[in-house]
Amino acid sequence: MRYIKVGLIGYKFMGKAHTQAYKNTNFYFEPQDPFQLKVICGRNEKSVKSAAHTYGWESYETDWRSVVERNDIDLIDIGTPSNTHKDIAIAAAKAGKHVLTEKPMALSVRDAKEMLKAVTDAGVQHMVSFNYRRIPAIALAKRLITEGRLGDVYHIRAHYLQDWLANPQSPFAWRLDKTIAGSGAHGDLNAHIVDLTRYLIGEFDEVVGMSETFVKERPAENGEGKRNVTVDDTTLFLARFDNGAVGNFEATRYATGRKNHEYIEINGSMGSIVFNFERMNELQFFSKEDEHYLQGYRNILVTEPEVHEYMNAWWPPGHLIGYEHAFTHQASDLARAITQQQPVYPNFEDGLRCQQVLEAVDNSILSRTWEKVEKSND
Ligand code: SOE
Repeated sequence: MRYIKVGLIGYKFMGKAHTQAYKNTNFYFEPQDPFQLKVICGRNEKSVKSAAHTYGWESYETDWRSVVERNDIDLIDIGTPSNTHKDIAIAAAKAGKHVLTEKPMALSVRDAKEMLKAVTDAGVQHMVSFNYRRIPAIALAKRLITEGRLGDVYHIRAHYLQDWLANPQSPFAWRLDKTIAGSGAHGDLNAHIVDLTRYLIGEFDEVVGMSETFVKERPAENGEGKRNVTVDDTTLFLARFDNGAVGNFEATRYATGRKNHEYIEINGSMGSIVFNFERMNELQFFSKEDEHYLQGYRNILVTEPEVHEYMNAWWPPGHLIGYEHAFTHQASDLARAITQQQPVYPNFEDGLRCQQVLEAVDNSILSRTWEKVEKSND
């Protein structure tokens, strides 16, 4: 397998998460690691130089344009805030590079459409980092649904709860600035459960939502004065799906005591499943096909290679994995797609569909009524 030479834009949390993924794919691709960590990019030279050294990147740049222009790069990985995704992705595609971007894909549906057009026109690989799709328990959920074990789906109940803003004195951060982040809990957290729901049961038809910003100003990062919070602290919405199911969704950063509580429950005519990220190696499954007197939720420890082939690398089955593995699996799937010239999902079309759901919710908050979810690519 030939090396895929990576240029990573961004070196903070997602930069680190993606770096460790590229460094660990050799676990699944013995004897040759598919990735070469060529260049990492950030605006602060001192910090990005130190990140390059600490994480093992060959070189660093301080302007993403220089990375995109380099002819020794195959893949541009965008791990920066949402307001930068569009320009970097389009320039990367035009330069013939494959593109992986963090979520949410864009600030708007219009931007997401431009990005999809650019990668499609260029014929490069494109992927959005909805990393939770790569968890084995989610693979099992998908398989049970595809096999018809849930029957007709009636309900989706999903929430993504964190509490890192519950203290009103926590300082301002870029995630609270709409011009940079696009939105708050909605784009950051609802984006994940919208993607998982689309993956598991299909397309959204219409939505109605509400949002709140509980703390409207916070101490500035530099300790001088206050800064206005311009994003939602929480966004909740109801949804109808093309297949007739109904759902409720909630994202918040104020659920005191909930750290990274990403939860999805699906109820069908034949059975139900429950996934809770805080127990990410497990899937709960209830089946009406069990003997009546034995019926009850069973807790499945999902570590079998039969469900997720990368679990083959951990022997014997039963070794548990963590948050970081979702990124390693994602990078491994991307490497396969690039080297075997096969499509990879979730791609920019999935990113656009997610954006269309998020934007329909935003529209419904403004109109205070149900809004249809648009599904066109142009
Ligand atoms: C912060 O809310 C964050 O890092 C998100 O941006 C990630 O997408 C999520 O997986 C964990 O929390």
